[in-house]
Amino acid sequence: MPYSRRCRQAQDLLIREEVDALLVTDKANRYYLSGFTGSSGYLLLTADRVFLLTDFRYLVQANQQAECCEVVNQGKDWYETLKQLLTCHQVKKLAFEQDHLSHSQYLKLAEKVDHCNLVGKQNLVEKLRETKDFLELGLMKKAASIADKAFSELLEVIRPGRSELEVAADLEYFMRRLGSEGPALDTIVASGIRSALPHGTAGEKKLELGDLVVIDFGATYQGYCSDMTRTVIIGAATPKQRTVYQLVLEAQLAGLQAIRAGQLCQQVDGVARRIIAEQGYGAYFGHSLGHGVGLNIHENPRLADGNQLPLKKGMVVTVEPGIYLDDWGGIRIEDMVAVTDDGCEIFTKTTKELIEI
Ligand SMILES: [Mn+2]
Repeated sequence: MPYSRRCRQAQDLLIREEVDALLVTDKANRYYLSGFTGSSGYLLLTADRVFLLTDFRYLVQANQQAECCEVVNQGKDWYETLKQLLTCHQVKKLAFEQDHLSHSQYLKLAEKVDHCNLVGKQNLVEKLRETKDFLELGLMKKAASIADKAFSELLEVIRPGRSELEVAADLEYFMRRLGSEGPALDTIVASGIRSALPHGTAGEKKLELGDLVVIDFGATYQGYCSDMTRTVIIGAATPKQRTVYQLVLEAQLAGLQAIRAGQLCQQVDGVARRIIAEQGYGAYFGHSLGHGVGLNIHENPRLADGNQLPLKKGMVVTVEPGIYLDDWGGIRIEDMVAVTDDGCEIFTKTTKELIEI
């Protein structure tokens, strides 16, 4: 199992960060380090021990899933249990995840463990999660293939007169039946002029002849997300729809071409953006080219202007340029890919040829 290796990597950070222990309150970080999927639980990592605090409902499950952890019943007041552990293991300086603790939780923690110096940290475990290991890549490939299959089933049932919500419901149902644990994001089905809303979640609008339909969705498999977008046309495409579609596709393919280990994130964004800008549509591609995916749908690294982070082998990112024209519609094409030494492996297999329904 990968969990003890991951915990050791996190424990190595304690020295660099000059703290005695780390409290993990984020659910995805907790799952990444322990394998525990329960809805409630906290990890405490000291230099040589890993404790999982959880409540009565999850004790059996936690012992089964989190083999690398010592499971502790958190009791009535987990702050009190935590305090005892900290005292017992001479923790004087405790790092906590400042992005994953509410203000009231922080106040309670500070009040309870007043013998400890609390140090807020960001992105410690998230940084480890940026590059995916072989096991994770397999799970993400599976999540992507569920989405691909569901989309091909969806193409059989999209037709004029059906509402965006009905189409989204079908898509989520197909993914579920194919093994998805739930949608990876609020499924976007945005049609007609609504497709110009980059994140237009499905509504009551019915699909009409001539509509562009942006469909952005993903499956989850053992906690890992997939993310893909296709834009289809109800009926035959107009010349302008065809032209803008080809431009977005050209930018998307160029973005994919630019990906390899060592390449800077901003360069990948720039390559795709330039193609759209050269045709005068630069102002209508207002978001970044892509983002990391993993246990969360949006993770680092961001493929964005100004991000000088070099890509690394094993990072999983999306490449999703779009052009959005008010009162006309929008087109986005998105694949999810894994970075390799000399390029990328595309997990999304659905065709990117223009689909006319
Ligand atoms: Mn995306």
